[in-house]
Amino acid sequence: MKALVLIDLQNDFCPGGNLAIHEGDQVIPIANRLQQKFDLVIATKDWHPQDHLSFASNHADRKIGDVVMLSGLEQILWPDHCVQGTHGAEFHPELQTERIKIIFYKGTDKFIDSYSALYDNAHLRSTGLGEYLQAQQVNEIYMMGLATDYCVKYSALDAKKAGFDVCVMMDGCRGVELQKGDVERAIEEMRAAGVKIVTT
Ligand code: VGL
Ligand code: ZN
Repeated sequence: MKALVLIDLQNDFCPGGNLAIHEGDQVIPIANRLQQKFDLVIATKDWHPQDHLSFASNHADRKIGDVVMLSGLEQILWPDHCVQGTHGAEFHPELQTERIKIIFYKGTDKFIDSYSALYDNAHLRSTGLGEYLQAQQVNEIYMMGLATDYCVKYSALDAKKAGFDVCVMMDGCRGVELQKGDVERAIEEMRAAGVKIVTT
């Protein structure tokens, strides 16, 4: 069984959003077209409380892009984004949502970030996505979304490690590219781990 997993297609990651990714909105038509080809469509949402400690605004004397220690892990500080219940956390308005069977939420614990759709960054707590896919007899995961060099990358690596066949559809992804080359390095890292890098 195949599943389509749509990663974080939320307003804040699209142009005009608080953590806008270049051309982030351009993947929305691709997501809409792809959904017709899958019997099981799943989506994730980055879903932070306002006091989340990945936000620079919640640290004194820190700015966006600084790195701090959070629950024993290096944490990049981001602008406030995808705050629970806000417009920025909603799906992009053009995303078709009728066929999305279930949404998995991540980044809800203020003390730890969660780039992966399966686990928090310390691998302490599951979001339930891996278990859900197993229960649905899914063996092949087709993934796309935002951002290539963060949530897509860590989700693909975790899914592969959990034993799934994972294809990432690159034309359906866009990256933050904090450093030039981050997207290319993310692709290489996924490929080296056995993730299939494809286009739709
Ligand atoms: C993401 C940075 C912070 C992502 C989420 O969805 O890739 N990136 N939170
Ligand atoms: Zn986030």
